[in-house]
Amino acid sequence: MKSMTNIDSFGHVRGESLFIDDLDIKRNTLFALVFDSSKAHGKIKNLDISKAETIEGVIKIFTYKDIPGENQIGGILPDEPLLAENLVDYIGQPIAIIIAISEKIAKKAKAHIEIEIDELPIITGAKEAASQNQFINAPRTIKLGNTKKGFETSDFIFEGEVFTNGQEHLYLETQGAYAEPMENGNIKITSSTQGPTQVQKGVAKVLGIGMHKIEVDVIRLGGGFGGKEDQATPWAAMAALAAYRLRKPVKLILSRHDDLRMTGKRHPYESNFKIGLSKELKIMAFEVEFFQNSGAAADLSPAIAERTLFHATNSYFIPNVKTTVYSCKTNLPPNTAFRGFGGPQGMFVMEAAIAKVAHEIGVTSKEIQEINLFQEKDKTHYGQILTDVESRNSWNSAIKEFNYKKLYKDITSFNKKNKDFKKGIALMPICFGISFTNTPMNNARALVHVYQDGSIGISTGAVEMGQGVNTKLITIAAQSFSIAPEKIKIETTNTTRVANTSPSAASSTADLNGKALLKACLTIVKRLKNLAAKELKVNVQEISLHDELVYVKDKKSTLTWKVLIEKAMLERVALTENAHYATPIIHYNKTDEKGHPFAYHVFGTAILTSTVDCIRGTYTFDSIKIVHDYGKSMSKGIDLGQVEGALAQGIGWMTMEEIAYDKSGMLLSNALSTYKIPDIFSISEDINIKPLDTKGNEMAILKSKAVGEPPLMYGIGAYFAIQNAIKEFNPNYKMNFHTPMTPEKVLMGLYQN
Ligand code: LUZ
Ligand code: MOS
Repeated sequence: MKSMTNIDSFGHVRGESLFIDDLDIKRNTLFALVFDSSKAHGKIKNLDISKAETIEGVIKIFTYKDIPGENQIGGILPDEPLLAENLVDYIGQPIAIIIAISEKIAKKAKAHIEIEIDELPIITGAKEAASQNQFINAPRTIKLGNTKKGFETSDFIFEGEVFTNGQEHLYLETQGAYAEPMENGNIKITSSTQGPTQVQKGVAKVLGIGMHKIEVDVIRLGGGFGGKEDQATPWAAMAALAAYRLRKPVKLILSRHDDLRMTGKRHPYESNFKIGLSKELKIMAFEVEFFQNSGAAADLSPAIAERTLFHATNSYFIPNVKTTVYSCKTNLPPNTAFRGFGGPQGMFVMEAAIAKVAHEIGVTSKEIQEINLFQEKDKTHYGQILTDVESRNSWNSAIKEFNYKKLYKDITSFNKKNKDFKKGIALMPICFGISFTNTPMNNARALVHVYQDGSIGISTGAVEMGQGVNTKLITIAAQSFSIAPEKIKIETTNTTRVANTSPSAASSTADLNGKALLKACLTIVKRLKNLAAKELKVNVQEISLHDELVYVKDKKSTLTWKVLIEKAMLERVALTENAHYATPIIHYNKTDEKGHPFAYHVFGTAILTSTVDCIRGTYTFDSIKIVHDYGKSMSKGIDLGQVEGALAQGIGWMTMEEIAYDKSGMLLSNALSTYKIPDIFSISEDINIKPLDTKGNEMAILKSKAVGEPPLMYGIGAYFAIQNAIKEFNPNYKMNFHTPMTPEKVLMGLYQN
């Protein structure tokens, strides 16, 4: 089957696609604005909303006292109030919600709220928090073998420290929700969330009513990247609270500045590693401690920490491993899911350790990487025995297809000839586990209606956020029924049609929802085939559906899809089906920290080359060449777009996106003038992404592997490509691992002595 183009392309380009802010709002809609903390830590001594409430057009100002249910929105741990009570823990923490007849009036009112806060000591760093015993939960360790013995048998042992900075999601559409009161105290919420059920559950708790009274509808998101997995909930809860109490529709959309200040980001990590190798460059032992900067509340931090541990050895088999993570409580907004979900932070440390060893003993990182790559049936430190391993396959293909030898030779000769410009090259292999690490979350449902004219409506738990999942779902249904994609509609994601959904996350949305959809479609197909066999008086095994026609033994019959559906109506055959899918095989035991958490892994290898301007400290990427394991891609254009987008986002994280908070916990990178994300000129003019030819994986939908997150980690190679160029210029450069590698840092590295 030919790959479909993204069904949203035309709507997006013409500006016709609907986002929350595009919806025609109801008469009497009110507008909400959040009043947040201006201090990173302190006791609220006095909050005076009286002046603000008297301003004309202000309807009401809500505080925690107005919450009828629980003032609690923590997803994993109940440690996060929706609205601050007596304590504030970060700048940007919501304290009150102003409801007015216009946003303008709400803004005016905000300036009239008076607050006195008795300040308390502020912690902004992860290790700083750890030194004061400020943790979100208990630390966690996953190990394999015996690292002590591993180091004893090592010929080279090195230690180092690593810092990876956070990352702003910068979804195009900021957080927001529209809440409408319905009959009998019911509420309908249109939300920009990756997790409609998370919103439904959170709102029910805050309002103190049953989940059945809350309907959450999601049309699509202008990007999520993890930032709306858990952190879409508070804004929906605030809009719902006001709508519920005032019996009026309420719209709450964060301005970009408010969004940047109030929401969490990718977790910054501070880490320590110790690595030991044999003379043959086999990694014998690896110990790593991760200090995760969780922010002021747990949010998804424990789950993210878990994935960091799972990915701590990246694509390498190491017989003796000890990985520990500390989720550290700081006075920053709670950090949250971000494409890769802790995996990138873990993998960066592994690559840094290899780069350090390579530098110290005078070999290339490539030599170390190559020897230690995963092989078939290797057992990871978390107990999973790896199968269908494509590490060496993708590595070797990249080296061969892109002529690594020549690239390397050209760079070496360039560096000999040039003084003010130096080039660097880096290889970046990836191995990313597919499934929610939390096994119970790996399930989904689909509801399929075949209408009596033969057209089809599909509901699943999948949220379209630009990743193209709706196009994939149509592909699956069109293929199952063998009908034209134009006959199929993907409905909004709605909690009354598909309930108890996991968020669209973990790169698993198409796999989980697609498998449920496939199951539902095939059940209906089976019924239709039985009916066709009866009508045509043949054996059901002889029936197949092709291009909207019924075939008998590979020959066209007179029965068309349209007529078959008409007959099904007359015969009272069920044309609706609801199916449930739960990933088989996976399991994990948190007590012994062993199991089989992932359905499968995604592999690939990138080769990145950079040129550093050694006078200015600026850099460009000459080329980025990737061999990526798509399995058997069902949507080639969409999947390529995901690899390109993730690559750009990964390079942004590694090189230019610099989150900065000052000592008072204030976000300095609070606008697009102080926070630079990659643009089309930042990546490379020479990007070449080739598919790895494999047989695909049965656990992936139609053998088309998950693609959302894994390619972000190709971007890690950007750091090392630049670092290798710096090393060429400055023999005194001291290996340092502190992202992002901004031009300032490059310059300091170039002239370090
Ligand atoms: N979300 C989650 C995720 O709840 N669990 C995961 O394992 C995960 N992995 C990647 C991205 N989001
Ligand atoms: Mo995510 S980091 O919401 O897959």
